[in-house]
Amino acid sequence: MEDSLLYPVINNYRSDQKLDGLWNFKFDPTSVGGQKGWQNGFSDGIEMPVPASFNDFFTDKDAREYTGDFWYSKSFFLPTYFEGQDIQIRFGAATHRAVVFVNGQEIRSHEGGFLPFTAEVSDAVKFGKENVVSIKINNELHRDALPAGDTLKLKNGKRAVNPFFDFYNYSGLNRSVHLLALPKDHITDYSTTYDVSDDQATVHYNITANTEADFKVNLVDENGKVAATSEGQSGDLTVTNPILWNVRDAHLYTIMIDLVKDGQTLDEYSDEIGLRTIEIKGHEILVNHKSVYLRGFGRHEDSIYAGRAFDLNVERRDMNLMKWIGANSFRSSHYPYDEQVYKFADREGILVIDEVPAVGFKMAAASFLGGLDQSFFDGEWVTELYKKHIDQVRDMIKRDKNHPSVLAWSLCNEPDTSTDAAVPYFTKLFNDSVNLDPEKRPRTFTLNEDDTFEKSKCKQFPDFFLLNRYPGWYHKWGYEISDGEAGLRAELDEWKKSDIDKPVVFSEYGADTEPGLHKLPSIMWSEEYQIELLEMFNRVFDSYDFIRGEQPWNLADFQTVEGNMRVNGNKKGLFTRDRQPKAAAFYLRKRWNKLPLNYKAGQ
Ligand code: CKX
Repeated sequence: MEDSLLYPVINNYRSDQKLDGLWNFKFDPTSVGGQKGWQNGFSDGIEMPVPASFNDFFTDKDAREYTGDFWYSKSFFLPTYFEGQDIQIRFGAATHRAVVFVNGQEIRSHEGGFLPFTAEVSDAVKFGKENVVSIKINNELHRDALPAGDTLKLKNGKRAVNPFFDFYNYSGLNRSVHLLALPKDHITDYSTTYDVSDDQATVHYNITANTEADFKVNLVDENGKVAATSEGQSGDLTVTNPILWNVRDAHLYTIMIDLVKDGQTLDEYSDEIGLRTIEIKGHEILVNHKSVYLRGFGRHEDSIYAGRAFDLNVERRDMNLMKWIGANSFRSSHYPYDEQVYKFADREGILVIDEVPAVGFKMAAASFLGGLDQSFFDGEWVTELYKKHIDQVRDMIKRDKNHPSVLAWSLCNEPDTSTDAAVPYFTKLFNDSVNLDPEKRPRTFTLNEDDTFEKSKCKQFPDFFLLNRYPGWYHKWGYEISDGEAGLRAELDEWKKSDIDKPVVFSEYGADTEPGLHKLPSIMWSEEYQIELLEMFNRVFDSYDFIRGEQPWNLADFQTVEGNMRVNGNKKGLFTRDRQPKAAAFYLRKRWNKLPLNYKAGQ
């Protein structure tokens, strides 16, 4: 049966109990856990916090860098009053592939480390007794999987990953695990689309359930007043004098759905939604028919100790930093984040470009020095990779489609689009994903320096462009930055001359910066140089009408693989890894707080 990816709620019909906390944990380098019966649970492991990445808790390098199979197990008590209900265990994320067992019975497997999945365990659990859930996870990287990379065998017999991307391969149960009890007849999904004007808004809704039933739907405003009602599996909710969801001025309504059979309510699901529309018209990004200029960041889910785990404390701080600096958007680079991030963004009025973990789709990324010449999309891995890619696009859209904050879908980061082999791949990807979002939000991908206006063969696909450009850092750096600016302008002049009538957003640019390093005149890595580089980009952005957004790389410094280009991580953050501002953050704050929301509107 298809996964329901609805976020867990608690009400009279549904129960949600988190299984977070300490789990038993064991590495399984020779994949013998199954033969040894670890699917039945084990008690000789180490205690491992969930949600968390396992890596940074360890003090020895073999454990931190561990690549292969590893297991978590935990026992939980299931009260008898849940008997007769559908029991599910929902994993927020398991990096990167997993097999779930309950009381020794294999329940299901799942591929993809950044999206949730549920294990239907009603037939495997014992009510009124202790139960054991075990999960075997594997964190290897492969070319036919997302994100892309290789798994190497070292001469000492140990495995290591070679990611085709720079963020650290943090692994484990990075998000919460939920034990759910749902009514047998239940709602499995819902979706909404919108029409809005100043004095009226209509929500067109559609509900899916695991049974034929009647449905009652209420839309409740922020004061708890019913603003509209409807009946039926699909229908319209019309609100007069609505309070629209707007950028940095968010207002939410609660949609309450009742599943009814023979006049009796059997299930209820409620969620917060925002009344707003999103469109791209010519160079404009429009929210509620009004032009919006994006400013914000590429980000990572990354913090000390727990690695890539979702941490409410870090997220609260990040949201406050984004508000302080005047941001109105971010890209969930390079994978869909925990659902609570989108809930925050919904409430704060921050737009999200939601990205699938399709990163590293470029052979040049496989090896920095002496990159392989082959086109990524010529490889024999592409057929298998595509299946996983479209599956994860489908699940990302299914999971996140009801968030008002989601502005667009990014289907890939920096793929190699400069060869003919990329064209059929992206033709299929864009065709197969066209109807996945009922709202038909814009779809795009980022293009990096190898995929210039002149070189990319895939400019026909995105609804708007995301450009990652690094003059001043990866080329034409230091004193040569003026040539970097000239080169950037030369490329943008080509975009300008073309008949492409779509917005361009700069989704990455930046300079690694060591906090506290000051130098007059500037040198690379100093706080002064980071400001000079941002000033250069901003001069360029202000010269071209069709540039409709700026998202420097990155909100905060983050952990990467080791390498001769990195000193303990990627330091392009405007904030340090412990979320304190570098000097450039104050510079950017001044600029962003001056720019009107509709900067360049009508141009
Ligand atoms: N873009 C030349 C993808 C990000 C990296 C960023 C960087 C690259 C640059 C591509 O995930 O962190 O190297 O800073």
